[in-house]
Amino acid sequence: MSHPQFGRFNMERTCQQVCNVLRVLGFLVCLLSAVSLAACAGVQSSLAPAGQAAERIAALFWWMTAGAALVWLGIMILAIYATKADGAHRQQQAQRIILLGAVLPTIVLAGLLAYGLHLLPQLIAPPPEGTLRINVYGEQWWWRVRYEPVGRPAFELANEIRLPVAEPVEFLLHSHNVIHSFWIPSLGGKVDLIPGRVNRLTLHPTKTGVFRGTCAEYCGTGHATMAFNAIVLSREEFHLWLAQQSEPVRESVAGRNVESQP
Ligand SMILES: [Cu+2]
Repeated sequence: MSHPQFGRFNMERTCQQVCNVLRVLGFLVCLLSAVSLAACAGVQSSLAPAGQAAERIAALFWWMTAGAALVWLGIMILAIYATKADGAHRQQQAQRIILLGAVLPTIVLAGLLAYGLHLLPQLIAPPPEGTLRINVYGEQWWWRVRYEPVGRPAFELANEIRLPVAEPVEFLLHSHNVIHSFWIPSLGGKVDLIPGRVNRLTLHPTKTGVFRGTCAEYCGTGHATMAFNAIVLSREEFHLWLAQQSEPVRESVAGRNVESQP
C-alpha cells in the first residue's frame, strides 16, 4: 500500500512529464507546419490549386488536417485529465474518459467520411457534351500529347499540354507499354494509364499559368524525369494557338517562306 504523500508526488511528477511531452510535441508540430506550409506554393503543389478538382481535394486535405488536430487535442486533454484523476472518483472519471475518447474520434471521422463521399461524384462526373478532348500517351519515358480538332488536321506535342482556362477538358489516357499515372497536382487528381484500356480524366483549370505535371507511377529507369508542362492560356490565346497549330507547316528556305502540303 503506497504512502499518500508518495502517491501525490508520483501524480505531480506524471503531470509534469505529460506537460513536458506536450511542449515538445507542440514545438515539433509548429516546426513541421512551418516547413509544410512553405512547400504549399509552387507549380507542382496540390495545395496551391488552379483547377476545380484540385480546389476540392485541397479543401478535403485541410478539413482532414483540422479533424486530425481536433482528435489529437481532445486525446491530449483527456490524457492530462486522466493523470489528475482523484482516487475517490477515479472509476467515474475513467468512464467519462473512455466515453469521450470513443465519441470524439467517431464524430470527427464520420464527418470527414461523409464530406469525402460527398466530393466523389463531383470529382468523377463526366464532362458536358462538346468538351475539348486531348489524347495522352505514356511513352518510356515521355508524354505524347495528341490534339484532334474537329475539321482540322491532328497534331502532336511532346512533354507539353496547352489548355484553355475556365473550360473543362477531357483527357483520354493511353499506354502501349507499362502502367503510368497522369498527374497535374495544381489542376486535379491522378489517373493511371493502363495498357489495353483507355482511362478518362476531366480537368477544369481556373487560373492561367504554367504548371508541372508528372508520372506518379514508377514505370522504369527514366520514371523520375517523366514530367511535362501544362500551360493554361486564356480562351482567346488557346483557340488562336490551336488554329495556328493546325495550319500547314511553313519552312524557311534561302530567306523565303515556302508553304508545304499538310
Ligand atoms: Cu511513367
